[in-house]
Amino acid sequence: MVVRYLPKVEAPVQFWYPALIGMKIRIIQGDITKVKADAIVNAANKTLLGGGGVDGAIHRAAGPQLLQECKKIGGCATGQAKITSGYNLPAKYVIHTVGPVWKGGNHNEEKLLASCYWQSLLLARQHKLSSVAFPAISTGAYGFPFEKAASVAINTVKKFGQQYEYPREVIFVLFTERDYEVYKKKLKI
Ligand code: AR6
Repeated sequence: MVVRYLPKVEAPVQFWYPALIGMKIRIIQGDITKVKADAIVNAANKTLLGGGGVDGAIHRAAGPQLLQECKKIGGCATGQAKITSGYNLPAKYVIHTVGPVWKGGNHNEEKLLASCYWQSLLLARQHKLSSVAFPAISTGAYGFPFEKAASVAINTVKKFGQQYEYPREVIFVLFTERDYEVYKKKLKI
């Protein structure tokens, strides 16, 4: 009789929801400050004290109370995210995240950008938010090549949707028609 002792292999425990169950991904072209989602994401800078681009538009539309709350937070590191109320915005919350400045691609830019999406989604999940709208983080003043940034955004959101039930809907808000077409192609819509 041959007895074979097989080493016992402990499979790592993973909880997977079937691919993208519950999570819908939508794209719209327009101004994110008009979007009525539970949260909109702000492409902020490390001070969280406002700036140009989408950051300026969000602060203008939310009103001065947003800046008051941001002042109390004391900043945010690149790749991280912080949540505030949305004040005069149609969205209940603003999730502020700080994208990386593009420095040629060898400075961890893709990982940091992925982290922006992941950390923002984690905050949304912690607050049990159903819908979150993202602008194309880092693709304006911070100079991240648009196509590359779009792939990072889409892949990160999909990966999150495969693991977690909340948020149930992610809306990518693209400012220009050209940007909208890039997302449309990548999402095969
Ligand atoms: N709605 C949706 N998307 C917008 C809007 C809007 N109202 N306005 C601009 N975009 P940017 P960044 C798009 O420069 O590259 C700020 O000064 C825009 O077309 O807003 O992460 C901050 O304070 C682009 O695709 O953010 C930081 O200092 C995308 O939003 C710095 O800029 C991001 O462009 C952050 O730079």
